[in-house]
Amino acid sequence: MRQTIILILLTGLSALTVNTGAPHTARRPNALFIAVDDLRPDLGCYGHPQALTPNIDRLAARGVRFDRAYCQYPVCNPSRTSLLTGLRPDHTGALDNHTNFRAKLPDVVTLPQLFRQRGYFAASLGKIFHRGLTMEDQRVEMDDRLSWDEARYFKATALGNQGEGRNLTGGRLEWCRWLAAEGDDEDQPDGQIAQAAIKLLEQRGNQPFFLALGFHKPHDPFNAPKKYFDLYPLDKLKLPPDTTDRSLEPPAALPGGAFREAFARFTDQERREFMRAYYAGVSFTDAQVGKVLDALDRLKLADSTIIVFFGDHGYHLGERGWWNKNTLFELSARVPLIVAAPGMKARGKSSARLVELVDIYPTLAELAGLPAPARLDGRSFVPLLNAPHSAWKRAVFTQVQRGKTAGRSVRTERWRYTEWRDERGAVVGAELYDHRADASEWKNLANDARHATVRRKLAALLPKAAAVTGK
Ligand SMILES: [Ca+2]
Repeated sequence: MRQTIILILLTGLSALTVNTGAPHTARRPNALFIAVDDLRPDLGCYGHPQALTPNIDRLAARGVRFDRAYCQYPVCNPSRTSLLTGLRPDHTGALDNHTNFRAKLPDVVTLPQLFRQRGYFAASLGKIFHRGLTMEDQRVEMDDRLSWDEARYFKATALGNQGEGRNLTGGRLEWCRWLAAEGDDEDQPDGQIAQAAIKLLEQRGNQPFFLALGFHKPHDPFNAPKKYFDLYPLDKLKLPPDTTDRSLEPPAALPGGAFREAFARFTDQERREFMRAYYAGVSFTDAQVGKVLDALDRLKLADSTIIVFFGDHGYHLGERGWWNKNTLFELSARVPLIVAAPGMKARGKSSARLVELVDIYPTLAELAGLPAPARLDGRSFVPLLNAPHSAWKRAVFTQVQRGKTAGRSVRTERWRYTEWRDERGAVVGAELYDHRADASEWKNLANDARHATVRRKLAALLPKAAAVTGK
């Protein structure tokens, strides 16, 4: 009888974690934090017709899939720094891949650090904070020792660096290469991450854990075991529609230089190879996620573990002639985001409300019942895990810096408005897209007189966003 009562009490407390934050006396949920590098929402669960992602799809069936989730900066380090500190890029000062946020914010408490301070075992496997251009890059300047009890990085084996492949630009762009590698998953860093994660879960002690897995694929260079390339026959891949007429696009909208020149030389064969290599990376990472989910189930941890899964920013696969990130178009700003948490009500549902990666910090803190720092720029979206259609944010924000030109973009449920300003603050370009009629952002309406009022209203949101972020 006594046992029965205790069980009911625990169940009650577990349900409370979603609504009010868990009391510290309750069993605290673990957190599994899965970051995927450069992953756009080309996943089966997002309705993509070609990507094969059965494991991420089954994660979506356990959680809420966010259909309008946006990064704050579509480049690795600024995006990750923002979401891991809970601050927008203007606050972190990290607007490139070389700035460590501790220079400006030595005392900021990062998300894993918060868990660590509250008695969690915090581990990072792979790329969570930004770390050089490849997984083999051993520079440590971006690492953050305060955040982790354990941080590990992985390298491909000699076998994993062999196989069939080539550079798609004749060597002009060093990163733009693929390799259908020999060996198996564990010959690649991402396979080793899954292996290490499972070992860590099996050997965990009584401490609750914050386990962060930073999968590197589908980031370039596009190396993955050959079997994942074989999932995507070249002749079956659909190329993006021709985008040669971009006359309404401001010059700053795409980064220029060597990248564009090299992409302009791509043949259809090379475009298909690029797509195959990207999707091979997506399916490779999907398989690693599956192994970790299986281990959670086997170890009976699934019901006591919060899972957050996301891409650090989006990616263009040839749309607008661009094969990369670092734009303020929907393709680069929008990310996949799936959250599954103990006690949540909306399992297997999707939410079309606007959320941002900067919201992950307060969301995870609330789910674990941890007191969030006073200064966070995001808002916990825990209510959407129970009622995914509730009224929510009116607008979300993404920014980039191109030399002295600053781009800021605001997204509402219907519109995207982007402004480019020079160092004197003068507007040097503007873009307005109506997502109700033009989800691919083909037609820039910024200078269309019929939409002047909409433009003015959206432009007014940008200074407000800047004020929130300290400028
Ligand atoms: Ca990235």
